[in-house]
Amino acid sequence: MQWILHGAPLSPFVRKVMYVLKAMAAEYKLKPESPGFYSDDFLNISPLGKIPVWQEDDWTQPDSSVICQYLIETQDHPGLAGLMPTDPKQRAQVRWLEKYADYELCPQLTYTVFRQRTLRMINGKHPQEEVVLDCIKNKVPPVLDYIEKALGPNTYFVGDQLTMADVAITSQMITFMHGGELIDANRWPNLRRYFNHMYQQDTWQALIVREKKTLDKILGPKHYNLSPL
Ligand SMILES: N[C@@H](CCC(=O)N[C@@H](CS)C(=O)NCC(=O)O)C(=O)O
Repeated sequence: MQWILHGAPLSPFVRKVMYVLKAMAAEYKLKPESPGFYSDDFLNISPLGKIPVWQEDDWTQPDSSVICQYLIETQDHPGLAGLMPTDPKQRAQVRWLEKYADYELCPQLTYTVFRQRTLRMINGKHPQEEVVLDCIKNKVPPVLDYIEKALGPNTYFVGDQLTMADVAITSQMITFMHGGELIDANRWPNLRRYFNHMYQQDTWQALIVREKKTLDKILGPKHYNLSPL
């Protein structure tokens, strides 16, 4: 059976799936698909026209959360242990925070800051800096305030090990960094400490190094190439 991940590694949703695949040292093929440049048949397997889509032979499945959950449920790999806790209340909290990352952090950190500062540049357009600055001033603080409080002094968002909540939230923070912004350590000290820790973790590092190489290749000196350390 051949495993194929359709998508682009710079997408925070594709990155979530790539994290899970890396955590279980899976062999798979990455089939490049980027919004706006889809191959002719991609829309047949992506009903909403979004990446990622997962494929096993002729079976396909869209949506990062659904794909990650499917892999966790079907692959009995120690690297996935704990990504979805066994305690029902912790599972509920993990799902909530994953949803919060995908639907509340993403519009600000990715769809606004990263899209303006990086994707527009890749497409040969200038960022609308006033849109970015308004987002950073008015829209980013409330969402980061919420997760700063949810994290508190803890190492991980739920329980004492890395879960899908951390995968989803960190993935958005990485895209924010690629968009030229780091979490302000004075205003959100817990989140910055957390991101510094996640950034150094092997699985994230492997993904980030590859992404930075891609950005270097596409954007050259216009690539922000930030590090939280
Ligand atoms: N809920 C979806 C969201 C996926 C998503 O929004 N992907 C973006 C790329 S970061 C996309 O494909 N956007 C294309 C579009 O909305 O037209 C998931 O978790 O997979």
